[in-house]
Amino acid sequence: AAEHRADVIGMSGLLVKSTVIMKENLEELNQRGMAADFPVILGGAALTRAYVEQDLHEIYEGEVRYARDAFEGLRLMDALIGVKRGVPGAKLPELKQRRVRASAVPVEEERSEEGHVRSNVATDNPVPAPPFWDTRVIKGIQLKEYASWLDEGALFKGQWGLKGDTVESEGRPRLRMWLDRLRTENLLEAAVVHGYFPCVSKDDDLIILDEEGNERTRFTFPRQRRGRRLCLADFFRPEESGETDVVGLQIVTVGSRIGEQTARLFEANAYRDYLELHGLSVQLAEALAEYWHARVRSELGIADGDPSAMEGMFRTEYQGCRYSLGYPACPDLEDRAKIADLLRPERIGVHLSEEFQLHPEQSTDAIVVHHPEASYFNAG
Ligand code: B12
Repeated sequence: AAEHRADVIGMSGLLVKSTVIMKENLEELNQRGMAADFPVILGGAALTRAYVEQDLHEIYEGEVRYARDAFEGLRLMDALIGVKRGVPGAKLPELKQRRVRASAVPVEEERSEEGHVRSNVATDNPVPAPPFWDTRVIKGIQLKEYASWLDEGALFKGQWGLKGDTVESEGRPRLRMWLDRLRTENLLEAAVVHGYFPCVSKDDDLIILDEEGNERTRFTFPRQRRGRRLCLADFFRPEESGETDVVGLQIVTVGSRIGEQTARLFEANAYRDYLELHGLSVQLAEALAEYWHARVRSELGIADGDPSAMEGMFRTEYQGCRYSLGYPACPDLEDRAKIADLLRPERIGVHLSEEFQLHPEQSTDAIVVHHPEASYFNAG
């Protein structure tokens, strides 16, 4: 920033971990006495306005603001540059005050509920028989197999930023063009590694067993402290029952060629193409994961309740649930190493980095749960 004499520093945080790095960066700017020179704008899925405008604002000796989207980023840039150039009337927007959260639950009650007290999730649901144990690798999955699983709403609105009429007039033709190009330029290399593992639960832990029934690895999940007191482990037979359950694990990828192509577009300053292709590539990874999850349901014989329309699928109106590590029911990204150990995704060209990110980027892992009561919940 100093070298290019930047007016403002912007940082983007998709992962919770990046929010910690941002804080370190701000402290570093303080230490080097550079805070006054560099106002900072922060954005990204992992951040909240309160974290930036209260917590980080408290430690940073310069200006720091949160941008919900790129447009708020532009408005902040206008204001910051206005102030810097002394434009009359230019000023930064007020910082948002954190609302004090009124808690209906008295502290006493919360404390007395600490511990491993299990939720009321049923333990007498049928345990399906998997078609095989351990892992399988599937390569060369064709786009036409999983293209219908593409969540167009998430693509057009979430990734491409389209609104209202532009979805039909711009989005659809561009999507057709890109899907054609993906095929003709052979940019996708969809592959999956998945497996079925015997398991039991114990308190907040999911224990994966080996063939002899001994512990192979163990995940510990957070438990809600109030309400139903759900914990992901509750969706599996407790060890005390003497029965064994089954858990599915999967890692999917659309390969590295598409990432190389988006990088080339970025290098060439072809930003619109870059944004569109990158957005499409990540949604295709998500589509492949959902498609595979449906395959797993049918392999387990629990697909009877699947909704007939895709909209119902996107609303997860089927039996069971696909939990990706890093999401609120299983927030610990370090557990990704255990999944990688069990599935050995190197076999499909996927590697887990030291920061627990899968490479190529367009890859995602999941714990697949068959229990009828399993759905997304927040254990934070
Ligand atoms: C699409 C998506 C994916 C895609 C692609 C991810 C990618 N690399 O782009 C796929 C399916 C591959 C994926 C995978 C994973 N994901 Co994901 N994913 C998402 C999702 C749903 C949307 C992200 C997105 O692309 N948004 C669209 C872009 C355009 O929006 P944006 O990044 O928010 O940026 C906008 C604004 O925030 C703002 N902005 C952002 N930065 C900045 C900076 C400045 C300066 C300014 C001004 C503005 C600004 O402007 C942008 C445009 O408006 C988010 C949840 C969410 N709703 O955001 C989770 C999310 C990011 N994923 C998450 C997780 C956990 C994962 C996985 C680890 C899951 C797993 N176990 O496999 C993997 C990791 C992948 C890997 N390679 O290892 C978590 C991360 C939280 C955490 N624990 O750290 C999130 C937050 C979901 C959640 N609620 O928990 N994911």
